[in-house]
Amino acid sequence: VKHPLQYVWTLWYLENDRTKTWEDMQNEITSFDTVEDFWNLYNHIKPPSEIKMGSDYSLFKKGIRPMWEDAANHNGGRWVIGLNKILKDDLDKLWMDVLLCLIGEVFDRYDEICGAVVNIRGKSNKISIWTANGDNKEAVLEIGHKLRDALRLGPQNLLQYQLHKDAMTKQGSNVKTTFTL
Ligand code: M7G
Repeated sequence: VKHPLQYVWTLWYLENDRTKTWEDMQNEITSFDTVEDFWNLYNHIKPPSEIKMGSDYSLFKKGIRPMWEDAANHNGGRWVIGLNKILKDDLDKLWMDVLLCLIGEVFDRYDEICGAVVNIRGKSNKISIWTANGDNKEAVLEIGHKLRDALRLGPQNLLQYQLHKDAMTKQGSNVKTTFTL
């Protein structure tokens, strides 16, 4: 028998393409709801360090699109993990650990978790964990603290929480930070 997960998860892949809108660059790959199907998928796809510059992987609860516009994300935000000058193997390991946090039993507030994204952008690679309500301070901070512990983040990895509504309306490249851990 396979080992069931608490939620059904969907993997998305964004491939940069100037002829498409941002939303149309998102491709839904597949969904899974058991530990075995997670590993089967994980072992069949390239790690983030080997996908094209400008692309993203996203893992979200099934039914939530990996975009601000989805009703489940609209009032939410994301914990962005600072990754300056991360080595390829460390990036891949960190993304795997983030995926295991999502599907595993790490947080108290899985109801507030929407998904996670890795953006492949060369020197500004990013991993972020998206949550549903930016004004639920208690849940946001619980998730942030658990991430810091579970991912064994060091002082070089700043954790910053940004509201999607601030990212959507950003002027220039800096998004306002709501919480820092
Ligand atoms: P990014 O890919 O999140 O980060 O955002 P980057 O700046 O490190 O590349 C780049 C751009 O993609 C944004 O300025 C938006 O134009 C677009 N974009 C990103 N996200 C997460 C969304 C989204 O959820 N919805 C829409 N419509 N556009 C987005």
